[in-house]
Amino acid sequence: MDNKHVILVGVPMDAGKRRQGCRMGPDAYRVAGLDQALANLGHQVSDIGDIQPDDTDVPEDLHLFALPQVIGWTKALSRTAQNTAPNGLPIFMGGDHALSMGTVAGMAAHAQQIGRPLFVLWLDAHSDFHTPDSTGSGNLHGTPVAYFTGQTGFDVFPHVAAPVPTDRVGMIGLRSVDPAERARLEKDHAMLADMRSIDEHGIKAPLIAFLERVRAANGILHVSLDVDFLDPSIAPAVGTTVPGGATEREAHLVMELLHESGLVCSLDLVELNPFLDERGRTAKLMVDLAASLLGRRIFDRPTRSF
Ligand code: Z70
Ligand code: MN
Ligand code: MN
Ligand code: MN
Repeated sequence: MDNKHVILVGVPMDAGKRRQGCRMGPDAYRVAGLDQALANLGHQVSDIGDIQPDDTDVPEDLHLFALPQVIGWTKALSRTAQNTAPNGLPIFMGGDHALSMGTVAGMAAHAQQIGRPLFVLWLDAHSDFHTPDSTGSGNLHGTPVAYFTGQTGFDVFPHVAAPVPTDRVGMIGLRSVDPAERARLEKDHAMLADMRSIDEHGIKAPLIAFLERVRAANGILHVSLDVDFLDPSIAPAVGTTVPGGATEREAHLVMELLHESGLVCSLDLVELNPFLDERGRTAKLMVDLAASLLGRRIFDRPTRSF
């Protein structure tokens, strides 16, 4: 079995949207036993603790919630991704999905350093493909994919040195996409597997097709897992619940196929709001999914009682 150095990075970030609580995510993952679950698989696990945003002098923006803070986090996270990736597999324990602006920008810079293309798998009900101009809510957790693919409108943000071409992004689980995002997605050819197509064709086919493209390009793969990828009946601890999400079995299958691919270089766990959880069940499910991604086999899944 291939043992990895897994580097846990706490990102107590709540700046990506108005509803607060995701800042408690990193400690919820620690209490739910993420480090031990991965160590039990034979991996070396380091927890570098919680990081903090850089200071910035960017002014507040009337339309965008907590813009200066998001920019400060993006700088800190991009640097942290670039510093950790050469030493292991970073897991970014969020925190809301705006954290992926920094993690993906940093992983893309790392990929450029080692001369391999970065691909991104976005497991989410939402495409998060707004720009600061097109977002209606002003919540920047709805914009990371537009940022790291190099769309225009992010002039006040840190320059993205190595934008990820949109055709290297795969999205699985989509079921809530705003019109401006849809127009951009139809023009830019991300690989899209919405819940309708998953119902019709299953979740394995689009994932395998995407992984084949990563392998053919000698790429490495960053995975960004939003809690709302999952159905809210099994993962209630999220501010934006969208019915009709992935089942526990679909989600584990995705993680197991990702493990078998050997292509994953980094992982975001985002949008967990422990304030909304029920006896820790969402945090524990996310830990179990991370364990499947890192090689836990089906017979070793824990029996749960709440
Ligand atoms: C909507 C917006 C969003 C996550 C909600 C929702 C975006 N498209 N993303 N929850 N993770 O406000 O832009
Ligand atoms: Mn999201
Ligand atoms: Mn989402
Ligand atoms: Mn039994």
